[in-house]
Amino acid sequence: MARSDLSLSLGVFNLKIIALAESDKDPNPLRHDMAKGKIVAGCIAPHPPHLVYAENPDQNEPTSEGGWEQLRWGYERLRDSLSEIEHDVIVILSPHWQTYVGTHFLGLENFQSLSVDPVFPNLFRYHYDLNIDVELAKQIHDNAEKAGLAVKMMENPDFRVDYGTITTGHLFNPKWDKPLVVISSNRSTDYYSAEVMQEMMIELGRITRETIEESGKKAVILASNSLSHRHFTTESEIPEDMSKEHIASHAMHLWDMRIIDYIRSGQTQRILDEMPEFIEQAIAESDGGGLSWLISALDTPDYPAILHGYGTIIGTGNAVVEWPCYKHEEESQ
Ligand code: 2X7
Ligand code: FE2
Repeated sequence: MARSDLSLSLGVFNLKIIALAESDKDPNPLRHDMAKGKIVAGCIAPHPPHLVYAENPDQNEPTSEGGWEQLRWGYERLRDSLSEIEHDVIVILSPHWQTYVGTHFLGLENFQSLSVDPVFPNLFRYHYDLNIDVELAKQIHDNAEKAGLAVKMMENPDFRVDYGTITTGHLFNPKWDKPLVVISSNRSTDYYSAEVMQEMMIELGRITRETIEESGKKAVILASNSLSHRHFTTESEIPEDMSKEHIASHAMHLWDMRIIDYIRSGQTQRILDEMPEFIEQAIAESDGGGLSWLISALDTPDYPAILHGYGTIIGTGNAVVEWPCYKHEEESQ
C-alpha cells in the first residue's frame, strides 16, 4: 500500500473511533447541534377591523379618512420594538375562529381568499394571501393530542380564514413576510365555563412553549383579543368620526385599567386568577382563551410588559401589549 493511501486509511479509522466514542456519549449527537427554540416575545394584538380600515392598505376595499390613531400608533411602536428581534414564525390564537369540537390549527401551506367582516362589511373586505408553518402547527397539534386535548388540523383548501387572524396578522406584520401558526378558539367558556377554558388554555400554552423549544425556531406569539368587549349597538354615520368614540361604560374602563395595571406590574398570575370575573363582568374577549394561553405559554411572567397603546373601538377596550421575553432570557435559563 502506498504511503499516502496508508495515512488516508488511518485517518478514516481515527475518525470512526472518534465517532464511536461520541456515539457512546449520545446516540443522537446532531440533536445538540440544533439550538433550542424559544418564544422571543408575546403580545396582546387586538383585531378590530376598524384599524385596518383606517390604514387604507391595498388589500382592503373600503377606504377611510383614518381614525383610532392611538391604537394604530401603538401597533407602530410594537412593530418598531420587535423590528430587530429575529423570529421565524408568528403564532396567533384568534377568538373569531370558533371551533366547538376541540382546538384546530391551519394545516395547509397557503390560504388565499376574500375576508368580509360579518358585522362590519362596510369596513372590512380584505384580500388575503397568507403562509403557514405547517411543520410547527402539526408539532403543536401532535403534542396537544398526546397530552389528551381534542385537536384537528384544518386541511380544507377552501376554508375562509377568520377576520381576527387576518387583522392581527396585518397589523403585526403588514408585509406578511413570515409564516404563521394559527390556532382556533374552542369556545370552552360558552360550552363549559371560564374555569374549564382556563385549564385547557394553560395546558395548551405549556405545550405551545415546549413545542417551540423543541422545534429550534424563534417565535412571536399573539393573543388576538380586545379587553372589555361591550359594543355600541349603532354605528356613527362616519365610522371614523373620533368625536363619537369612547369606552362603553365606566365599569368597562375600570376593568380595563385593572388588567392593564397587572400587565404593567408583572402580575400575570392575578390576571389568571381574576379571569372568570373579568370575562363575566367586562364581557371580555379573553373568553376565547387567547390571553390565558398567552400567559401560560410565557410561563406566567412576573416582569412588567410594555403597554404600547390603549384605545376604544366602537366602545370596546383594546390594548397593544408586549412581553419582551428576549430581555429576560438569562433569568429563565
Ligand atoms: O372583533 C371585533 C372586536 N373585537 C372589537 C371591536 C369591534 C369589532 O370587532
Ligand atoms: Fe373581536
